[in-house]
Amino acid sequence: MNQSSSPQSTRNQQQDTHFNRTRASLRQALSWYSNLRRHRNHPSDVELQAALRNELEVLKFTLDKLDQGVVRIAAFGLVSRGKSAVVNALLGQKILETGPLHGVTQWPRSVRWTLGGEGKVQVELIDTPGLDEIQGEARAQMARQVASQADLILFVVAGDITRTEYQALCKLRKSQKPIILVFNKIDLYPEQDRDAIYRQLLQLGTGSSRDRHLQAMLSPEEIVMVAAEPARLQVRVEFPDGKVTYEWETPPPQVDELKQKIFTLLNREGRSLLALNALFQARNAQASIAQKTLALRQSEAEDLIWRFTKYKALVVAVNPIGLLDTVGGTVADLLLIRSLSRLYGLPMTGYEAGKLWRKILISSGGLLLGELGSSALLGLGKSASAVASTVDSVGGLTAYAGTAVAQAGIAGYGSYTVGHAARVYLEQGCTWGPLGPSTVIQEILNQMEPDTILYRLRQELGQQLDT
Ligand SMILES: Nc1nc2c(ncn2[C@@H]2O[C@H](COP(=O)(O)OP(=O)(O)O)[C@@H](O)[C@H]2O)c(=O)[nH]1
Ligand SMILES: [Mg+2]
Repeated sequence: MNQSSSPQSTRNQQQDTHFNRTRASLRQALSWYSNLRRHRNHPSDVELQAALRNELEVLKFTLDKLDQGVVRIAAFGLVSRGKSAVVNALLGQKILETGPLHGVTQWPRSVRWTLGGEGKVQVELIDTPGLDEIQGEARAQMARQVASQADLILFVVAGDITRTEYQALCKLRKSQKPIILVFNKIDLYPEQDRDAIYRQLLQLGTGSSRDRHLQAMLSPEEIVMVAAEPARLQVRVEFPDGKVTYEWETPPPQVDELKQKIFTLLNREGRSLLALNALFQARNAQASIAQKTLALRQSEAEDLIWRFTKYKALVVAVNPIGLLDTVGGTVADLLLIRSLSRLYGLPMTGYEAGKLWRKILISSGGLLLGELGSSALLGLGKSASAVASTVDSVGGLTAYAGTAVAQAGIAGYGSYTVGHAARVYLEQGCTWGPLGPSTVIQEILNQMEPDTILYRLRQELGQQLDT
């Protein structure tokens, strides 16, 4: 009883929920996209299958990684900031080579790190070459690759933050990566300088007017000062007989605070971190699936939309009763959306459906406006002129033909808009809906408490949803 109400066990339950929802989301995606490919009307689409192989692999790989439950922590930063030294200090052994020369670390390397405690979280520490060590596209590629696979980034700096470092930090923030800023080599600074540096780091980001919320880029939770491989000190040794010598001594690394922070963080939100990163990967893969599918089905979709457009225009032009236009038109739009969704083999979730409904209402609103507009203009409107035309008045007939053509135009245009809107929503909205990665991402972030590192990502997400 006692145990189940402790904060940690509540958190454990929450983390389990996040973990399980994420697995369900990935499973759903895998079954959708590996089965829906085999569509009845397009039984052997070898081209599409081949195009999506990569994304399906990513989804499978991500699910596997999630099941293994290993948290990946990557050290990131410019050359010689002490990334390798920080990893060594955390491991408590000099496993990785460090050194003052440029480019000691050539390739990303990962080392297993087993953290003790009840949780027994498995961690993989990843050391990377400096962001400025490899040139051009290769560097960007490496950075993207490592960052996308890491669940947590240790961004190592030493001394003033350079422009490149600032930009890299901003980028990681934008891509919603959980970050700890590790300020290394504090042994080189006297106490009061350290305080000044710390305060400066807290101010980071608040100065630029581009930031809408003028919110600091980092919270105190996200900054740690360490000395991973302190410089040797010359110490004065006084012997009892009065003899004095000077000896070089290597002070022990100071990384306990960082270790503690990582430890707390992993216990508090390690599984949520894993879940979230898996969801980001899944979201990208699914967005890419949608994009590729739409591109490959483009011409078929255009044909379909155009057929519906003509069909609807015809129905509206022929049908003499105003209200039926609207109803018939709406039904036609819905049929169009269903046909499109079938053609693409993409799931049509409630989220897109809701947004599309609004489009359709506006489209049929256009019809109503057409109805009202022509009534005012011709005094009668189509329904009235239909009645008049049964009396065989030549004038009435002309009026009917005129409004009918105008309304058919509006109706047809509406269908066209709806068709294209449907494509956009199928493309962008496929990650929403129940158990869609975007939905689960939002669920998880909404539940995070203020003392967690994931809480910080909420704001970023909120901003992205606004735009
Ligand atoms: N004074 C001092 N030097 C450090 C510290 N950590 C690393 N260094 C030195 O900085 C240099 C670069 O370290 P390294 O780990 O190879 O940097 P990396 O390129 O970021 O991996 C090495 O000569 C280290 O001895 C530290 O905490 N204090
Ligand atoms: Mg290195």
